[in-house]
Order: sequence, then structure tokens, then C-alpha cells
Amino acid sequence: MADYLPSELVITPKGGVYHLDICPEDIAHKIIVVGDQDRVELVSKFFDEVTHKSQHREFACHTGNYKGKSLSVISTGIGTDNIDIVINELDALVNIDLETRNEKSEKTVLEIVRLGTCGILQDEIPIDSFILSTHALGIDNVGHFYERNVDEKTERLALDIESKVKLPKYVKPYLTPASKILNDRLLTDDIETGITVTSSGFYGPQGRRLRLPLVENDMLDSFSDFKHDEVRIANLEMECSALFSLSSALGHQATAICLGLANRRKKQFTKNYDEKIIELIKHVLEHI
Ligand code: R1P
Ligand code: URA
Repeated sequence: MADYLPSELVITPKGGVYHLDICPEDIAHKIIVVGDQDRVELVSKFFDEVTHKSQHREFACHTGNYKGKSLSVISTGIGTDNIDIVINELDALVNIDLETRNEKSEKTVLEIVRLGTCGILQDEIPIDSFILSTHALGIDNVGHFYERNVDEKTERLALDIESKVKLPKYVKPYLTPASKILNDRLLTDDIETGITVTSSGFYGPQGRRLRLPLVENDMLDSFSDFKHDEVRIANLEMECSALFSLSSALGHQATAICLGLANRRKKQFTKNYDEKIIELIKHVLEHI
């Protein structure tokens, strides 16, 4: 019997994965993931050649070449629930034989860089900064559905965070390091670093109070005030926790670099998105 039956792994009539609706030959092994589908074209317009373009639901995919590197750019839509789909299906494209439905004996390692936007949690990080994640602190729940295996140092840091930050009582945070290999390539002098919080929503789960009262009003300040040796919590967004935890469990390399749109401490919002996102795209294309 095949390892993965149709109820578990849906394969399209043309031999691709269901939600992304792409086939193994449609993707490169270096992949930029973005939340917004309109950002896919913004990235691929810098490619020297585009060899594949597709879109199904929020998952747009362009593949091509940039200065001799084979690259794909894929939109995930918003949230860690979508990341569960994207990472499982990308892994299936390279590590499961979609014709026989059996796992391949030789595994392919993907390099995945999230090129996103985020909110800033530190006074000293200026608006419009690029923030490279050292870890993702999930306050969503996707990571809790998979067995986790993190090193002792990360576990100690996670326990320290859990003891100090203020979260609603049913939220259990989980911490996963970003890929050091990718971070060494992406880090340059002008880039900020720190732990990225991944929330399950944009408003209450990121401490935004509109008309609905929140159960924990000090959450954001408790993130900003956290310190562990030189480690700080830098930013807040909606995808990294699942991206890092699923990728590392599957043996892939993953990190994120985000443009800081809002400084939540200083209550500032950018006026420079169009120009700064292009700058970030160029940085990622050069260093991935
Ligand atoms: C919220 O507005 C969205 O923006 C951020 C968040 O993570 C969330 O997806 O990232 P993207 O700009 O990559 O979508
Ligand atoms: N994306 C987020 O998730 N939060 C912000 O504050 C800005 C961008």
C-alpha cells in the first residue's frame, strides 16, 4: 500500500498538490514566501526570466532565475493556518513521489525565506527597519499539533519567556529558532534582529483594541520589556511560528525578514511601504 492515501494527500489530475495547485517541476528549491499575493509579481519582476506562473486561491507561484539562482516566490495568504498547508505541500512536492505516493529515500532540503511585513515592539527599532527573525514565538496553535524537538538552549529561553510574558490563560507559547545558515547570509549591518512573535490574528491577538475589550491589556508591554541576556523580542506578525517549526521538523531551512510598518510602542505607522518593500526585495534576492 502507498505511504500516503488520497484522503491524506490530495493530488490533482495533472499530478500536483491540491491547494498550491503546482507540480514538482514548477518550483525551485530556494523559495521566497510572502503573505500578499500582489507581492509575488513585485518580486518576480526582478527575475531575469520567469518560467512558471500560477495561482489557486491565495497561493500565487512564480518561478524563474535571478543572477544564476533558480528561485520561486509563493504567496501564503495571511496566517499560520495557511502556512500549515504551504509547508506540508511544498515538502510533499520534493520529498514524496506523487506518482507512487511513497516517501522518497533521498530527501531534498528547501531554503525558505519569508519576506513579510510586521509590527515593531521596541522603541529603539525605527519604523521602516528590516527585521531578521532569530526565533519565532508562536502564540497561535499550529505548532502544537506536531511533535516538537528543540534544543536545550531554546527550551530554556522558551521557559523564561513563558514565565515573564503576559498572555491570555489558554495561550501556550512555543519557540523555534530560525535557520542559522540563512540568517548568516541575510544579515548585514543595517538589519535589526530579535525574536518574532507570531499571533493568530491582527487585532486582539496583537494587542489592538478597537471596540472589543481584551482579556490581557499588558501583553504587548510584556513582550517589549522581556530581556534574556542580549535577547529581545523585536516584532510581531502572523506566519513565522508555523513556518519555522514545520520547516525545521521536516529538515528544511527557514527564516524571515520583515519590513516594520508600525511601531506599536511609539504608535507610528509608515508612509514609505512602496519604496521600502522594493528595497527589502532587492536585499533578499541578492542574499538568498
Ligand atoms: C497582516 O496585515 C499581514 O501582514 C503581515 C502579517 O504577517 C499578516 O500576514 O505579513 P505579510 O505582509 O507578509 O502578509
Ligand atoms: N503585520 C502585522 O501582522 N502586524 C502589524 O502591526 C503590521 C503588519
